[in-house]
Amino acid sequence: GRVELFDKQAKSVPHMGWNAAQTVHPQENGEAVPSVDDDSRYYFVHSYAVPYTGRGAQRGFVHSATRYVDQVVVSSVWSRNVFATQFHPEKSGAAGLSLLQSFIELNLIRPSLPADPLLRAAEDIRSTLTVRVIACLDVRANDQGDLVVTKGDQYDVRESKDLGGDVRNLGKPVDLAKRYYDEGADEIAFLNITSFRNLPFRDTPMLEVLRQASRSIFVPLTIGGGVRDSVDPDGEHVWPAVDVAGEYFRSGADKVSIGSDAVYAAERYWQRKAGGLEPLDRSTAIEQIAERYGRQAVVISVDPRRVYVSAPEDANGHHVIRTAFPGPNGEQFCWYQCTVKGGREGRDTDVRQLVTACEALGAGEILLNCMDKDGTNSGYDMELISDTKAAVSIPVIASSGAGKPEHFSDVVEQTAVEAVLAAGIFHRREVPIAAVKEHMQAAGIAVRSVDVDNAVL
Ligand code: 1PR
Repeated sequence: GRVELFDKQAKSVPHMGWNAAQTVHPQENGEAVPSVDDDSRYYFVHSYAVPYTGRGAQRGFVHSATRYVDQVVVSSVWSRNVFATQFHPEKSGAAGLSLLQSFIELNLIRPSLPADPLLRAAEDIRSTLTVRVIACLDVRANDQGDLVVTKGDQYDVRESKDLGGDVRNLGKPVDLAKRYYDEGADEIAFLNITSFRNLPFRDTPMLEVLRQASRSIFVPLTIGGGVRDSVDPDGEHVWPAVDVAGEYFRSGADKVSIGSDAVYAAERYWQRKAGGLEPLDRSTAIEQIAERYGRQAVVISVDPRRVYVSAPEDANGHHVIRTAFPGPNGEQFCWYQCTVKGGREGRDTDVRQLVTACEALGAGEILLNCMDKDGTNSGYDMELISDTKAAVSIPVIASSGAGKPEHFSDVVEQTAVEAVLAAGIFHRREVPIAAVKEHMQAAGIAVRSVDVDNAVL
């Protein structure tokens, strides 16, 4: 076969998310076949694939095929005692686990096929990619030193002074993550929100959270916080970001998200470009991690806030949008300023500059937060999200502001994001993940059905 890069004209690349794998030999049914079920969804994350033709040599080994918008690709192969998948059964919830179980328990030697089998035509492979629903857990140590899930209002995670001013405690990271897995989250993100203070390498409780979570949670895990080059407190050891990421991957993460360091990398990228230098020189964490682990493993977490201006010329050359929600002095325009260190410091970089540079540097996905919307329950910032989605061809996750199921369907319909994320409403049990998915489905948006078996397996 021939492996090809996906064409990104009509869709985002990588192909990232839950899609079906449709078996292509209609006559091959019964007990001793790998348990690939046409109605289940499996987790895919890849930029390259073998195009499915259903003809020629493919007839001897293709087991299932998958459509990604305008392209149909081989999603599993089976020949004699070799079975291999393009998707990740180990990250595909109950459906993936039953596939692995069938592989272990059944005697899966593929019998000889008829000389000229008729395979399902590529046109008959349906479009089945779902929109991912992601639960996000902001994690930090509270004042007693325990690692807790917390949640900010516009990034302020402390209770008001009259309530004691403590860090809000919404539960234990692994317990909460497991609950979300059981309830049908398609992905889970942990953000280590104070790691800019500590060396994440030394942050063994956070690594332990990942280790424990990945033992019982079989959907992709993203971890963010502190992915940057770091120096040991003794000042002697420099830990390259790619090693910090490696430690996270070895502890069970599938992707790392980069916040502050991505802003510095983007600034460097544009400075080099302006100076006539080659902007890609393998010096940034994004480039190094993407090169070693693949671009799908690098998520950029963006923490922007609105800066209102009366006229586009007042924005110091930044990418400006006309907003339907004017500023405090009636300003009709705004730009989105990137921040670092958990929103504590604003930079002279806008979101458009950040995401386009990061895509060029090798990032595989954008997690788009919004400080103005975080924790407000007032819905996503549609203007920010559609503007950003239009600027990149990698997947975008909408984040910040979800307050009710309609917010999720609205953002998908209006911006075509690949994934939706929420934190507060899930932590406070205001809206269950199942209710979000039911609502999206009723609105005609494809979602992975909530797998109640997850809890049992
Ligand atoms: O800069 O690479 O060390 O990464 C730090 C990471 O920690 C960044 O990804 C940054 O977004 C995150 N972070 C830092 N401080 C905070 C904070 O809240 N004080 N959390 C923080 C960001 C935003 C989202 C939240 C959504 C949805 N929190 O994670 O989950 O806004 O919330 P909602 O549904 O309740 O509205 P680095």
